[in-house]
Amino acid sequence: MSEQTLVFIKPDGVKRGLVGEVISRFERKGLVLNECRHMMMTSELSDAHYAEHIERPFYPGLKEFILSGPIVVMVLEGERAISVVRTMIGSTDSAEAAPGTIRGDLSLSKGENIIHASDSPESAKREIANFFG
Ligand code: D4T
Repeated sequence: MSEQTLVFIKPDGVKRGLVGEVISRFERKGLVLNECRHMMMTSELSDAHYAEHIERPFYPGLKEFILSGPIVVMVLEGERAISVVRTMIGSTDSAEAAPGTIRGDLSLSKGENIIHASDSPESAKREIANFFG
């Protein structure tokens, strides 16, 4: 079943020049880039996107980081795209992410972990609406 998922490359990935590397992995896998935008996250978008984390102790640092530079946000489409992309990005803590995954190959950090991807059909729908209306 074809699905759409929301992905963004976080400020660390953009600053490190990893946009092409990340998008290329998704294209080689066979996913289609439906939307793609280079933009600054806003305070309101960050609070909406991370609504489930707003009360967590790490959220102020996460918000400062996510607002620290441009992100590249995209919609990817393909067969079982939501779970396929989650598998390709690897565990949240990059130090523990498996080799071969984006975080496992390109980062050592839990906070600055290069990429976000929707984790369920409900989040994908909500997140695509947040960023692309
Ligand atoms: P995102 O949402 O960025 O794709 O990451 P995950 O889905 O893999 O992980 P998450 O929602 O649990 O965390 C969101 C975001 O917060 C940062 N974070 C998380 C952090 O800095 N410290 C922490 O202890 C946790 C749990 C990393 C990703």
